[in-house]
Amino acid sequence: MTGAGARLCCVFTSFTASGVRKGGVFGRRFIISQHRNMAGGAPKIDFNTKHLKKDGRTSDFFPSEAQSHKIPERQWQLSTVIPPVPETPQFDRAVRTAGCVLRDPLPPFAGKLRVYNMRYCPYAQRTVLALNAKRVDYEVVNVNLVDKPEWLTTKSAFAKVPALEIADGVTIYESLVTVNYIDDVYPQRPLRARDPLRRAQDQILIEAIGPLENVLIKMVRAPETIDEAALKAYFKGWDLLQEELKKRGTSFFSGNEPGYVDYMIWPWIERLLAFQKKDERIKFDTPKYKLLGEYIQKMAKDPAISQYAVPDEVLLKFFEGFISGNIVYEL
Ligand SMILES: N[C@@H](CCC(=O)N[C@@H](CS)C(=O)NCC(=O)O)C(=O)O
Repeated sequence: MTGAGARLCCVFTSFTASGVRKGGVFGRRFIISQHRNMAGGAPKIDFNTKHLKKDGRTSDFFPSEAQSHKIPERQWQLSTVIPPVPETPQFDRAVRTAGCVLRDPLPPFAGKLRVYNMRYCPYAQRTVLALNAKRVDYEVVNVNLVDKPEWLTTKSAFAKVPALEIADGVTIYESLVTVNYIDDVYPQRPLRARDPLRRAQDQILIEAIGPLENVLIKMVRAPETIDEAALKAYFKGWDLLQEELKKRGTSFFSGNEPGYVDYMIWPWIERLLAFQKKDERIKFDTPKYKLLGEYIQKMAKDPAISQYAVPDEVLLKFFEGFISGNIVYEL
């Protein structure tokens, strides 16, 4: 559906074990994707919010209705059922990525954990990957960040994505904050290391992608500003990652399966891989980075990642919009 038709209806998109499915029509152009990381069965409300009011207070950042929000006892239960990993599809053009705009109403909260997202946002991808890795049931509301919906500031005081709505009107934001929360609340497949030293080292590795991120930003804003210093820092960042991977001697930074560092840095790796096709200067696909190359191949096959992957050409097309000043969300 395109044009006027698209503005008048809402497409629910479900991810199921068998593939992406388009669902019902729902008033205006809400874009909700229901990510059902469970194969079959009724969706479970399995988020634990009891700690929010541990000492009778909630953060001032929370909208006022959240202060009086009553969380039913049953919602406090943690899901101990870990559903099988769905063989979900890759990026599918049927998934609506346009997102809510200025006057679009807020889709009513239906009791399911919700991610306010932008389909090509690397930060929001962190939240999605953590949820996918833990196979938590959630839905996505895509947002147009050029023409932001009026209600966005009630979900994130910074008016950014990701924001994670854990109960009606109770929202947290900042990608790492959301992932830490998810990791604390859903005990299955812990993402962060338990050892404080390893945890600290992991945080340093996440910081190490700063120069990579810097080059990516320049790439989408003004590639001509990528100078020698930026490239030097960029390759130093890759060196650091590879050296650490070698030192750890494991398939992934977190061990035998991807964990916190892996998922938190992946969104930038994914984008830089796409940009390497356009710009020779940032290529790290050389014998020197053999270990990293193998790591990247293994990461791309991880179900949490592959079910949310965007093809390189779509990513590049989206970022072209930054350079031309005409950002298009629905590609
Ligand atoms: N530090 C934030 C950064 C989030 C962020 O910058 N998100 C971008 C989209 S990729 C955004 O919402 N931009 C809207 C704006 O800056 O107005 C995080 O880690 O979540």
